[in-house]
Amino acid sequence: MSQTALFGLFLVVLTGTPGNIAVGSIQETTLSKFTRSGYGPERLGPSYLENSLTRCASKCRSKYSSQCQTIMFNWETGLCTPGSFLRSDTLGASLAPTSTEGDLFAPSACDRSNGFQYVTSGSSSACFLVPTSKMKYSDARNHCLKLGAHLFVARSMEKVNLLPHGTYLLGLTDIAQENVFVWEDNGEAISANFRNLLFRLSEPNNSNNEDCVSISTGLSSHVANDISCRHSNIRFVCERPVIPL
Ligand SMILES: [Ca+2]
Ligand SMILES: [Ca+2]
Repeated sequence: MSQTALFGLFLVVLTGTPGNIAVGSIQETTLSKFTRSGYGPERLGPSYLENSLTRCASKCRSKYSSQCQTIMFNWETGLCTPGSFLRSDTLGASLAPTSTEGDLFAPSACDRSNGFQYVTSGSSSACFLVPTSKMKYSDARNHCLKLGAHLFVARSMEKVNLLPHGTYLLGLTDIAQENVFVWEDNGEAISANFRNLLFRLSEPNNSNNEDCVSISTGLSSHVANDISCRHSNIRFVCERPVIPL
């Protein structure tokens, strides 16, 4: 079977209802083999042996539902390792898989289950859901994790402005180290330039120990403020990774 056909099969697996996986109709070019740089896949559970990439993906999806966002498949040994892009303490993720565990595959399209949408503008795009509820940071984070997502991450104003008009909790905190703000999706610190562009003047000020960040959409700069992570009267956005082809 060609790799393209395999990609198509994997899309069906990834977008199908868990437990009711169809592998009949095929849409192509929706899954990409990619290198590890820039993404932080984490093991969802123990590896298992399968005789095809399709079966590897199918089992991952049926066992882990939308948490299954990547698979590693070793074509020679049939070793299949289920993975997620998320860095989560709550999902049992442990060691990052190594390259000896095979090639890494992930969808290049937005997984629209649970009402997620794909929005693109200029060179920016994102796959996200804007829940109607308001929650404090830890609850919002867990809410997103259960959907196979992380709190919205935006490394450009263009991406901030993909969101509908409003004020939202961002996937950016300085919980681990005061005044070092890191992104939710990969734990990397925000760049100095973007930090200056993103935050309002005189923010972040850590007033009464503020370690979370809110953003307001619709402006070209200076839209962020550090707020208390216990602040519960704020909306948030869950984002699923989209891997470019
Ligand atoms: Ca702080
Ligand atoms: Ca503040």
